[in-house]
Amino acid sequence: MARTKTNFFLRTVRHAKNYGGAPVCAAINTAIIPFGPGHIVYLYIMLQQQPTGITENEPLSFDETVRRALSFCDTLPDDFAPYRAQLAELQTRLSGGRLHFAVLGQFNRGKSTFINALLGIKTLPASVLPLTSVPTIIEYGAEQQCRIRFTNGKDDLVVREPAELMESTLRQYVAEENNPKNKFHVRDVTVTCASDLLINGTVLIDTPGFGSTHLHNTKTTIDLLIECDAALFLLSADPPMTQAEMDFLRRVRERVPKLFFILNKVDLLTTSELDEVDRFIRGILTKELGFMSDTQLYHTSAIHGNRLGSGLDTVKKEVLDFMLHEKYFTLSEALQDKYAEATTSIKSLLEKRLTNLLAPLTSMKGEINAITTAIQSLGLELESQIKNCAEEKDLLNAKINLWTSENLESYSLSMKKALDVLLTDKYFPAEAASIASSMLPKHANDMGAQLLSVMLELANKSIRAIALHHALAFSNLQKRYAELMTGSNIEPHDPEKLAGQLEINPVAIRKAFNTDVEPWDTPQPQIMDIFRKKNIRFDAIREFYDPLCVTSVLESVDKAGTQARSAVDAAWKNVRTTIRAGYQEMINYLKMIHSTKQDKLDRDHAAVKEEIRFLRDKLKELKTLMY
Ligand SMILES: Nc1nc2c(ncn2[C@@H]2O[C@H](COP(=O)(O)OP(=O)(O)OP(=O)(O)O)[C@@H](O)[C@H]2O)c(=O)[nH]1
Ligand SMILES: [Mg+2]
Repeated sequence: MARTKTNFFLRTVRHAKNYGGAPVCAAINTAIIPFGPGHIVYLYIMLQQQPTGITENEPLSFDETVRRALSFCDTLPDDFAPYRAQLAELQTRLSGGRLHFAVLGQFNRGKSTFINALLGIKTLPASVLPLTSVPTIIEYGAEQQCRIRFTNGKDDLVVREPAELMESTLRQYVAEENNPKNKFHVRDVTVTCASDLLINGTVLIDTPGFGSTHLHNTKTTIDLLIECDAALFLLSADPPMTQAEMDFLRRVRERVPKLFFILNKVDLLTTSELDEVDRFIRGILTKELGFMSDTQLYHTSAIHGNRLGSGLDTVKKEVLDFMLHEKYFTLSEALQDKYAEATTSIKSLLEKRLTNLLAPLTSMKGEINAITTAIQSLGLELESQIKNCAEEKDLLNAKINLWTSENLESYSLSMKKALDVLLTDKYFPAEAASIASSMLPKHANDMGAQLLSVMLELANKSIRAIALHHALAFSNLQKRYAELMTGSNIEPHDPEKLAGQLEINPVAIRKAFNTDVEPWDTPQPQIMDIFRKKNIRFDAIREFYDPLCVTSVLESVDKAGTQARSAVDAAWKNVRTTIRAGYQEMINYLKMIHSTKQDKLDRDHAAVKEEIRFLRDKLKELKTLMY
């Protein structure tokens, strides 16, 4: 527990003030010893200045804090009731000075015999076999009696006298041999007696011994440690210290603020053996377990009752001394630890409830944020895809321009060649002119068609590759956002199929160059006359047809270029439209989901808003009550 020693000291002193009288002065005296003279002066001033209580600016006293914590618990729901009960028990113990003084030890060390001897009673059963299996509480009562309470609804069993009957009744219910694994459903056993050790609320607890073959007894005692404020730890010489005892002591040290060590059954040892055992045990306590070097180890022989020489008198004196000087200090420290545990548990439960309420909202918020981000990145991705398309289109058009200009010259040559061949073959100009008029335009047309066909193939290949790339990117996006689009009926795209839909349709476009080409007009009669003059006719004919050839090739190539570009344009438009439509479909769907989820989040948040505020307020309030 992270508390400053000074705060703790002050709280304890204040708490002690509530009890008044000699024990308080003794408690104060004992408490100030570790703090030196400066603290004595401070304490004196403090007590002088505030004889009746604490001002608002002072830190709260422990009992006031517990009282406030109880009122705080009253404002909490029913499932906090167990913690309220813990705090109420704490308050009862605090106001009644009910110190839980346990007698701990390995089985058969003589715990029950020791308590009998310490209190001068014969009530608690003892045996050479592992015996006590149910913790027995011994508290102050003018008359001796024992009360057994059950968990199965059975009436309490109360025995008042004689002592033998009490012992045999207890033996029946708290002894492992008669009540194995608590088959009689004993809740607890309380014994009362009028010992001065028990005045002022102190209770002794006879605990089941640990380390026997009855493992459940060990567990019972470990569970009980949380309830213990101080303890008498019994050891004996047979053997002097076991591994189980060392392990158990480590736990005890963590939980129990005040410990007395008793070496019992010293009657079984010679003086020199006792010295040896004493040294051995002290060595382990200090060197192995880290207890202070001045730790007392009292020697007792409980079997001899409280007769002179049994050592019980010294222990009793020490215990009484402790009650007088340190009890409230120890009780306060122990209860503050328990208070801290209870309030920490309340805090955890409040936090858990808050987390349970917030978790679905947080996760829904996360989903909504993811959708917002997805919508934004889809928009950006779409823009970049479209930009990419435009660049790809420009690139392809540039290629078409290149292809057309590259072919222009060879096509012109091809036309010239065709004309040459024609003129070589034909003798009659009229025939040559007629054939040239019909054949040359067809030749130009064929070449244009051929060029277009080649260009479309190349463009198509390129578009298809790029369309496939886009379609793949798109289908990956769909996969990435599939989780966000749960329940959507958007079909996941097959990239191959999509790319197939986006290609140019060459067959349709190729029809632009039809096979029935209009022939050129045959030359005018005057021109035909020129042709007829044999010596000049070839030159004349060539001169006449050359420009037509050039124009027709230009036209044809131009037409092929135009057709190819418009086919590319159409294809890109298709690609763009398809991409945009796909993205838009996803974006729209995500927007719809976004608004549905946002509505739900708003509704859900409104439904738990009050509870969240309540829990947050309670956590804040609790913070002021925590040590
Ligand atoms: N010689 C000797 N025997 C003792 C002494 N104290 C107790 N015994 C005996 O040791 C045995 C065990 O005593 P218990 O009082 O039952 O021991 P316990 O620690 O309560 O045992 P569990 O309840 O089983 O854990 C009994 O036979 C006692 O008579 C002692 O001082 N000297
Ligand atoms: Mg016992």
